[in-house]
Amino acid sequence: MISKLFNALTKTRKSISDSFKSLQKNKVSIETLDILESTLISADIGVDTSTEIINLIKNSTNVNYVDMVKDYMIKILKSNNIADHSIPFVKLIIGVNGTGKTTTAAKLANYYKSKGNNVLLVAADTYRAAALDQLKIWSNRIDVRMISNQSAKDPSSVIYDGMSAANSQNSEIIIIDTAGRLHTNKNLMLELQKMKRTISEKFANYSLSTMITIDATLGQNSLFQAKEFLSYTDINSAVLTKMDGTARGGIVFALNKEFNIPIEFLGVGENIEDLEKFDHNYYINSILDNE
Ligand SMILES: Nc1nc2c(ncn2[C@@H]2O[C@H](COP(=O)(O)OP(=O)(O)OP(=O)(O)O)[C@@H](O)[C@H]2O)c(=O)[nH]1
Ligand SMILES: [Mg+2]
Repeated sequence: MISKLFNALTKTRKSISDSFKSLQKNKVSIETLDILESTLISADIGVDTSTEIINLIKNSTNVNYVDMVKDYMIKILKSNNIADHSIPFVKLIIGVNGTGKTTTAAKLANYYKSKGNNVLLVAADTYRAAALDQLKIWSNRIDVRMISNQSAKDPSSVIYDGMSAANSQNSEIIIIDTAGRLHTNKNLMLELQKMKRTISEKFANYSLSTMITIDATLGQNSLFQAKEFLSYTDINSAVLTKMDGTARGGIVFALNKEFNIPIEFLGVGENIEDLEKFDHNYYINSILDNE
């Protein structure tokens, strides 16, 4: 069966595998290597990794380029795999405006619920009234309880209420949606630290992990955003959203190389099931046409 991820990576795969095919057909030359290099860079694999791949091909007598590059990619991304969190845990979803936090929070709640876990959603975007409604619609649809407070101004107070409810109901997994924030707004960035303190100081029985949403269609800009967030707070993992419809699916490598942030999930569409746990073997096969 062809998966959603394989479909989502069609554009990225097409350009990468076409230039490998051209390499195989026309032999290695400065010209074919140049084409491959610019294809890898425009897929946002990153300049360093692209150069390393080109050097690997240049310096090898092995003509089975795709297998060789595949082994190399597996070696790079092996360290990306992260262990499942131990229950109970809290996932705090953070990121720039419009990168897919609310949608991902709902997808994650649905994902864990379908695994049989007791899940609670917390709507801690206190800046837009519509944000609550958006998450509420999802929570009704997937039948997961949501805690919110229409009149609250401080997201940490909503988180406190949500965590208290979770504690008394023995919720195993809490997913917290937060407001979009830009690095230029220092107060909003510092607010993140307060939210995290509320959880770790008052609800130490829950392990806390912070997940950043990164919009894959933004390419190198998204790397800059991740860097700014990292200067304010630790980030445990990333979800790369909107992988469907972009030819820039190579961003996984750049994130791994530059920040060592493991990719935990991929967003592959706007529907509730359009979320895939990241698997480096499957991802690499999907961009190299090897399913
Ligand atoms: N195609 C596609 N669209 C997505 C994906 N994830 C989110 N979206 C869309 O991106 C838009 C923004 O998503 P939201 O979840 O509202 O983003 P947000 O980060 O919560 O936005 P703010 O709360 O305004 O900061 C919506 O139209 C979503 O349907 C994805 O994986 N693929
Ligand atoms: Mg939102």
